[in-house]
Amino acid sequence: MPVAAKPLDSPALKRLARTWGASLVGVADVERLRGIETEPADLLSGFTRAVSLAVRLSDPVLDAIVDRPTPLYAQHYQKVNALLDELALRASLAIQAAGSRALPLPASQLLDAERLTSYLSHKAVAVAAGLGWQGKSLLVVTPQYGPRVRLVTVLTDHGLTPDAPLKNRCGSCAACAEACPAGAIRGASTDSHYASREEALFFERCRTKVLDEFAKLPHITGGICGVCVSACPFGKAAGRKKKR
Ligand code: B12
Ligand code: SF4
Ligand code: SF4
Repeated sequence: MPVAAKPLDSPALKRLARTWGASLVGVADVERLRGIETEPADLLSGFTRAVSLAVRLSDPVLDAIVDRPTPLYAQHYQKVNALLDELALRASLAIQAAGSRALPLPASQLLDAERLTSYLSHKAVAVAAGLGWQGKSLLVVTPQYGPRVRLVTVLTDHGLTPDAPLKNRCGSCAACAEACPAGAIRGASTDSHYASREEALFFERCRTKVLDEFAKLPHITGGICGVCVSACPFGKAAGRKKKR
């Protein structure tokens, strides 16, 4: 007798994504993203869930970043983006095979070079999907790996069970603000998410440092910095053991 295929529920999709190389997977109810800026404006229309997938970065690569990006980080960044795009594609194919719609979004494609925006904020989706909280650095900080993760999103109408958001655990920490070579992190806290980038950052200082200064360093491509990623105690191996 033929064995019936198992339904693709949230645990099954998460298990599959982990076997493909995802470090963390969460599901957001799209209702939690209402009001968010997207390109095009109706990007979320017809979708009920957003799957957030994270790939953990290499600790030795991040530990070597002190006040500027390194050539190794530039290479690592490209490879992790490629894995994220593959994960989003595989998850979409699995969801489509289960009979639902799935839209994989690119890990890191800039659409508006003036405003520095993409299709939607992967960070907003990751926060809504319970992967982490939005830290003072404006980055998503996960309990397991701190901000040492990169993110990607798949939009779907598949009936996946959504996850609950996490509480912000930055507390009185200011390690990212102290480390930032541009003095760009204001140190403001948020319970859920910042209403604007300016609320968390002196955004122009960060933009200038990353895109005008670091982008000219030898072997540095892709608009990277990594200092606020490296400095967070939730991401450092020693701090991770204590804080989990
Ligand atoms: C353009 C871009 C940049 C630009 C602009 C950065 C910025 N802060 O917007 C530059 C080149 C400066 C940059 C720098 C960096 N980036 Co960048 N960047 C992107 C990219 C491609 C698009 C971001 C975008 O569209 N921003 C638009 C703004 C408006 O969105 P937002 O700040 O995320 O969220 C806003 C709103 O959505 C709203 N919001 C948030 N949540 C919610 C929820 C609701 C309900 C509502 C209504 C609103 C709301 O509030 C926010 C402020 O307006 C994303 C990938 C992606 N598609 O998400 C990566 C991304 C954000 N970058 C990332 C990283 C790691 C970096 C750097 C550390 C560089 C590096 N790789 O070393 C720095 C960090 C700078 C910083 N402290 O924020 C990661 C973050 C991973 C993480 N753990 O959080 C991302 C997600 C890439 C990825 N695929 O993982 N980046
Ligand atoms: S990416 Fe670099 S310049 Fe921008 S906030 Fe982080 S540490 Fe500062
Ligand atoms: S370094 Fe500290 S303040 Fe900054 S994001 Fe990490 S925990 Fe939050």
